[in-house]
Amino acid sequence: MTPPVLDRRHFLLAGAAGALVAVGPAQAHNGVVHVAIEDLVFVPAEIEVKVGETIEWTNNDRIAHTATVRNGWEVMIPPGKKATKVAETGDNVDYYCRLHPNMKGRIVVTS
Ligand SMILES: [Cu+2]
Repeated sequence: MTPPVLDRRHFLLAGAAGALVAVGPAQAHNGVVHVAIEDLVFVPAEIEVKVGETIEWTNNDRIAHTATVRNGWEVMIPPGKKATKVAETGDNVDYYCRLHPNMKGRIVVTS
């Protein structure tokens, strides 16, 4: 007979495997790719977007963040707010938060 403790561990492992499947580039739904900002982290860190689709950041923190490309564009995302940008050709970039440079994200633009 299997001890209940083992059953619980199997359940937790299954849950972790499910979470792993969900990781990886997020893709657009209705032309919008969502990126949440939670506790100074872009979630997911990497997104895939087609030219013309919209990237929407939702800042769930109580402090402002930016999505900034070095020598490129910047989107300010106030606390508790959303901000958007339409993906353009050449937006295949790494970005970061200018206010918290440890926050990093990546946008992969596909055609
Ligand atoms: Cu920030």
